[in-house]
Amino acid sequence: MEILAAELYAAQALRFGEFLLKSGLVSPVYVDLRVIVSHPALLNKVADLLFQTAKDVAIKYNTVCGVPYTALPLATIICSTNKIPMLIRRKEAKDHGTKRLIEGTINSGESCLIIEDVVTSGSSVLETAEVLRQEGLKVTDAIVLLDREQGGKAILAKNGIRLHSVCTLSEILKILEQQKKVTSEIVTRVEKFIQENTIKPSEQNSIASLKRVCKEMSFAARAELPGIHPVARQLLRLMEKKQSNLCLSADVTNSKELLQLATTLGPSICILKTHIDILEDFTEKVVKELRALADHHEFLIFEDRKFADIGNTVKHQYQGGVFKIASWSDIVNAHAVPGPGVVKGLKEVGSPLQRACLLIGEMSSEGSLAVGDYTKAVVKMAEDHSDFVFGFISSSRIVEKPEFLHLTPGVQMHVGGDNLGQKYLSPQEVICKRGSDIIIVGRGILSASNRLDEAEAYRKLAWESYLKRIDVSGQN
Ligand code: 5BU
Repeated sequence: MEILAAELYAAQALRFGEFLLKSGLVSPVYVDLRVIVSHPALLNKVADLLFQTAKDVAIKYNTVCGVPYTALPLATIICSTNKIPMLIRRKEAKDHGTKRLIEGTINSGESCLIIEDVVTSGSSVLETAEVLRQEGLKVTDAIVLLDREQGGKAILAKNGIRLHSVCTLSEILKILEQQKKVTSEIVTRVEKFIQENTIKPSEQNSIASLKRVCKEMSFAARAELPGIHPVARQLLRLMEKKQSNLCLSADVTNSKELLQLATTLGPSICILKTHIDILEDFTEKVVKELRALADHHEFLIFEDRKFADIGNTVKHQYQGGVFKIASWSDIVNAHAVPGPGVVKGLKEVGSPLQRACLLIGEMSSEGSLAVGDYTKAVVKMAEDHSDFVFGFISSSRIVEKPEFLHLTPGVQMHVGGDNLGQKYLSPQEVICKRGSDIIIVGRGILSASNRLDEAEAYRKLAWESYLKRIDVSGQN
């Protein structure tokens, strides 16, 4: 074990210092076992240790499957050396409906041993186990090189999987301390971090929530991130102040009703979303009054215009025409379909007015084409234009960057849909499990007999879900 620890350290599979995690947290340790593929002797040794561990605990299995990607070469070495049939799990198949999820010969009823390099919450092992189980295979055991001891073992046990580890992070730490490679101060810091970021098994643990094993940043903390877009900062601050992550989709066709909604529901919401072109009696006075109400009740206005043309055209659509959207709406949104020109065009008009934009990463409607690689390309476009784009419309969190906000439409307390393709998820599902920040609710509130009471019910549900989410380690 001493030699293994020293070799992992020398290969930089374990590093100590300050590492910014995707969640925005700073971790004192970074484990990256991918690097061992560049050290063939170490790679062989790790594969052998994994195999021996399975032998020591006398597991009976017919096939071996490595969790993609790091454990794939390890599983390959184990299977090739010991003449065991292997299975490969595909990671990308979900986006291309017809592809198989598992490659190799599947004999239903046989048992498959899972191999993994490092386990934190157990979410990756669980994902692979679920796919194997769907194919009729038995999955009862998993072997891991390094257990970070952040709750993965208990969560896997709850899901019928025994986790056997070659070593744990605390064992490795002790050895490295003895070898004088790390100081006792670092050891204490890592132990504290692990303690504070351990996830406990609970009925509600979804794979998505398990993936976010570290405590997340609060809206208040995100508002203060250096370099965050000023509109995102303003929004996050007012959300925290009003304890609201509710956006009202004010889809009414009469301006009196629109202003009435803004007056009554203003204190409960963080954003009022409009479709200004559905108003039958639009005048410039209406948006002026709406603007005054927004400033008074401290909510932002979001014109859901979904721009989707070449840069030069959207510039005119945003600035001029009948609606002069840029003059009164804090936020607009755009489809990424035309390419980055759409964002550039909008930015020319919006940036000088301190406006900001959301990109549509996913849609709530049945059969939407905004999925998979398209969604990934939207994220890239947002990252390239983060001086104007501050987040996404999406059904779940599509990027782990706390400076981006996620807003989700298609929300109602009663899940289901309408007869024109809209699909509804609950506020708890959207905020807690899918990791979005703001719920967008239209008919869920508009069709209630008391709209204020209903809006308050949605606000409370969404806010409580957010509080629960940021206290992940308290999920018990
Ligand atoms: P509903 O009444 O809560 O279903 O209204 C949802 C609103 O959100 C409505 O204004 C839509 O135009 C808008 N929306 C959506 O439902 N789904 C999407 O993917 C996008 C916008 Br983008």
